[in-house]
Amino acid sequence: MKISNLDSHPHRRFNPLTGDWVLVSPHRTKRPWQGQQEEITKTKRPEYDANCYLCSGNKRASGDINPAYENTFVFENDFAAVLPNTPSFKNDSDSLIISESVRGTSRVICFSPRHDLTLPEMSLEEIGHVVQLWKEQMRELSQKYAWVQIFENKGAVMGCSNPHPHGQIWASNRLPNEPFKENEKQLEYFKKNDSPLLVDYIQLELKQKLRIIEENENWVVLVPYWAIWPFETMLVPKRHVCRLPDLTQEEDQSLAAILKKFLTRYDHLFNTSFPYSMGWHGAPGNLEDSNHWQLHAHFYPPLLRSQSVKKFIVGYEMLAEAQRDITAEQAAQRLRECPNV
Ligand code: H2U
Ligand code: ZN
Repeated sequence: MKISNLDSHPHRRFNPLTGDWVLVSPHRTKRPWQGQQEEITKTKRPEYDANCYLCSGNKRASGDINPAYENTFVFENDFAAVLPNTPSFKNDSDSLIISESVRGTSRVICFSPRHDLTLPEMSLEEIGHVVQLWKEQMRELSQKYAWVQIFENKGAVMGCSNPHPHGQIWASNRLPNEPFKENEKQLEYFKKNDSPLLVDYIQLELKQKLRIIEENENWVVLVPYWAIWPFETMLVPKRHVCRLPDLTQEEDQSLAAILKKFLTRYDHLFNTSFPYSMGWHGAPGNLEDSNHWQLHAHFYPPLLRSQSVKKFIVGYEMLAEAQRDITAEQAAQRLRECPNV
């Protein structure tokens, strides 16, 4: 079947990274919407907010006082989801009722002392500090933990509790579901093809040029063929890189540059500070051989057709499989049409 038919006919697409399928219904994009609209908050924020627990010099829930930090700042989450000293156990005497202990740590990472900025609004130098922070944290924590999840929840619709630019890190001694699937699938592909799955995939994408949004010397941003969220993207280095700390200085700089550009496109798309959950996936620290892994970041934005209409993962998606209307190619086209400055 020709690619062009995928613009009008319902079909399923395969995600080789997880083994999941997604249902695509492109004929449905003209559906009217009379459902929930998200509230838009557009108040201009101050550079410093005395009530913000992330601004420098302020007191947190724990009673600790943030230092007068100049670039970035990391602290242990006062309400950590995982703890470093949990005793080790596994309950599997009954094959249907199984549990195991988890040890780990949770941190909050402030991207800037400025309360009013977001990543794309920061300078290249300031974004560079965030890149260095990501690398340092990954280097440190992956020596101790099997999985280090660096992520950012941006925007109230993503459940972010504070607009101050920040992300989080949850590290644990267990490999969580998503990286577990990605590890299996990348290993399977590597054994068969002797080449990393995502390195091969971006070569295909760079040739087809249908789903690429932004590209520079070292990086590419695209809407994956199998994307679920309407404007989901993946950021991948062009070279084979297993982990964040393996990036060269030049790749750090061009990472800051591509982040600024493509996140600016996101903000232009619905003329709003674009909400999303993003996070880094790279080879787990404890692997003996990690050549099947390719570093990448996922961006999952919830918005569908305007700054106030979000996509819901409900109904068929909860009970059967994920579904989207607008195709990955159409989404990429829309994002390419948005300015990156
Ligand atoms: P979100 O905005 O993505 O919810 O992240 C904020 C995190 O900050 C959240 O995990 C932590 C919350 O537990 N936090 C502190 O560690 N100390 C505080 O004083 C308030 C919030
Ligand atoms: Zn603040």
